[in-house]
Amino acid sequence: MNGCRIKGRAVSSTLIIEMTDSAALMNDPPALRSRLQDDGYLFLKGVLPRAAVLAARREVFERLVQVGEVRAPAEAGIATGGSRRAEEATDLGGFWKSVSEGAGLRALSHGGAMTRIMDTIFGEAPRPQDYMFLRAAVPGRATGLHFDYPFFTRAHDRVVTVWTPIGAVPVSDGPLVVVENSHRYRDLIDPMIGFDIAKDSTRKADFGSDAISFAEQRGTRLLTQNFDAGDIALFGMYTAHGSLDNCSPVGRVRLSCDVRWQPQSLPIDERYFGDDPRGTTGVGYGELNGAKPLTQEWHVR
Ligand SMILES: O=C(O)CCC(=O)C(=O)O
Repeated sequence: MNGCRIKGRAVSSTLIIEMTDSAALMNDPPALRSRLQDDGYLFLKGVLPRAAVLAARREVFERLVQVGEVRAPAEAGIATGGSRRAEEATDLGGFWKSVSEGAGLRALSHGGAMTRIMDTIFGEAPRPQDYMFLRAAVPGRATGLHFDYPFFTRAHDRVVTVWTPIGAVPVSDGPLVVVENSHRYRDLIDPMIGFDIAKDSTRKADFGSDAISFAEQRGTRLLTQNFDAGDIALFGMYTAHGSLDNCSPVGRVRLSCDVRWQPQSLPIDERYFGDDPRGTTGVGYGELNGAKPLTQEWHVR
């Protein structure tokens, strides 16, 4: 896997490998579930309709063209380097909510194809959170290593994160990266039990160390993919993950969304459901990195 960078450093080819494609197991649900349990993640190639992915991509990027952040044609997703978002959308949270709730995007993230996949994963009727983490990462942006546990396990831990590239995301553009076997790191998982990011301001979910140093110290590898439109990756609350740096040589914005799913039969964490979900800290869509103009740095939680 050439061309992978984290915090400005090239990732050596011995440290990073491709995620295993488990799409062939979609016809064998018990085997699919065992794979998720064994590996801590699933990469499912080509399981979403490509046309729906491209329609969602166009819809989101057209909104960013309107605020001067992306050049036309929208679907190419090339950043202008500027932004008029703060001037044109006085309520940045409201702007991002309306982008995140676009009909084309929701047809992809919450539609029939995704629902069938998650039904297969849980073996029972699934329910997605209404709140969505939509991410438009310009070159230079990345997400640090963390577990999702501190954000989404207030009600229970049978929660699965689905990461969906909205268009092709090759390794140069900073896709998701998962730490191989991290779901077995009891020394990190045990002290995290009970940690609620919204209630404990003394701790961060972010590991602080960069993924290269972390993987070297643990003697493990990083897993990623040259993601294509139609692919998804998913993982549970105890799998460490982050992203590669976006170092697109053409200035392309990495567009993806992550949505949490759970069995419908289980209680919900009200923060992430409903018409006006308040999100992790209670600020609604305004608390997300996505709500910032593309010219602004991302915060770390
Ligand atoms: O897309 C990213 O940058 C990170 C995704 C992530 O942290 C997640 O899906 O939980």
